[in-house]
Amino acid sequence: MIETLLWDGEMTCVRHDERTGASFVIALHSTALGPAAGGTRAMTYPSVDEAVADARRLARAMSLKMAAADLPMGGGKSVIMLPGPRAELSDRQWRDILSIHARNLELLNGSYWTGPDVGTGSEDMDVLARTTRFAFGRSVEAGGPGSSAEATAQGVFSAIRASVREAGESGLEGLRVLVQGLGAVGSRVATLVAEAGGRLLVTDVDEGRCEPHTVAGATVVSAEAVTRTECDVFVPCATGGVIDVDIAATLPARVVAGAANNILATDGAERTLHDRGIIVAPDFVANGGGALHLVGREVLGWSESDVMARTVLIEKALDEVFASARKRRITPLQAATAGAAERIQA
Ligand code: HCI
Repeated sequence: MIETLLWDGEMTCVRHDERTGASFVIALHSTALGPAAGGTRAMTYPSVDEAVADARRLARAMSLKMAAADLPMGGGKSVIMLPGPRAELSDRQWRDILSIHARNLELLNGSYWTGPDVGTGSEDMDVLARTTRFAFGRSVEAGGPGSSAEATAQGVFSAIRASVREAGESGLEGLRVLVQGLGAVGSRVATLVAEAGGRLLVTDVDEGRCEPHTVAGATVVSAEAVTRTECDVFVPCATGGVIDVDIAATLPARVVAGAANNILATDGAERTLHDRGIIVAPDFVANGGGALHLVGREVLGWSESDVMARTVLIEKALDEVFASARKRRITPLQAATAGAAERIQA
């Protein structure tokens, strides 16, 4: 079999545009529960193969996320492989790139709905929405539901609470919680953790973000030392793939629960963490708040308080995942994946 064809998803669309130098990938992993949905990631990649692989991995995670959250959507993802760093593109170039992406979405005619992801935000969804009906997450000013950061952060916090309990603690009081990435989600998670009495450690590749943030008493850790820093709870809220097998073998934490998609570089990493007795919250359950916000508000007609009421139930959903994993003597990731796959297949 040709390697490119080896994927368990439904379809991958790839397009290159000479003029802007951008390449576009849209991966539809599953439409079994509804139209495929997942954000648009815009960044540079070393090769198109890596952009395709990223879109496919992320699309698969979206299928699991939607099923785990009991939302009537499938999983998909788009990747825009930029010709250079986003910050170096002119407004004009970026607008041209978005307009091609919007036309791609129209071609798919609703089989796939997008939203914000790394490198895109509500304002970009506003631009897409001028050309396509298939963009979630427009700004409030443009009539959309706005950023999903609040809901995502609340869900991650609920996941942390469940995971800490699974590790034998009654609450966050006094625990060292290391938040990696102080963007819109990470900084909110940090605040919630501090309010709950956790001892905050923070890190960001952008050191400037660690300063104004200063949730009273937060200790700043260098980005490079993050996976060697002793803590009770490690909360990755930046990019994925932060824990490979080698890091899993030495990570000095008791719990891993964060907002990043695909936190583990491989399934083997989870096994290694599990064998060391480290509690890992499956990321596609922990970070489901964003999907609850976008799909809840835009498809299901939920209010903001409906979204929050559903998002805090992530804590209970994880309690069930952990209980099922214990009972079946499998890892929490295996238990959550099996549960979601069952819904997709049913
Ligand atoms: C995410 O959770 O990573 C993105 C959520 C989302 C949901 C539906 C469409 C686009 C993005």
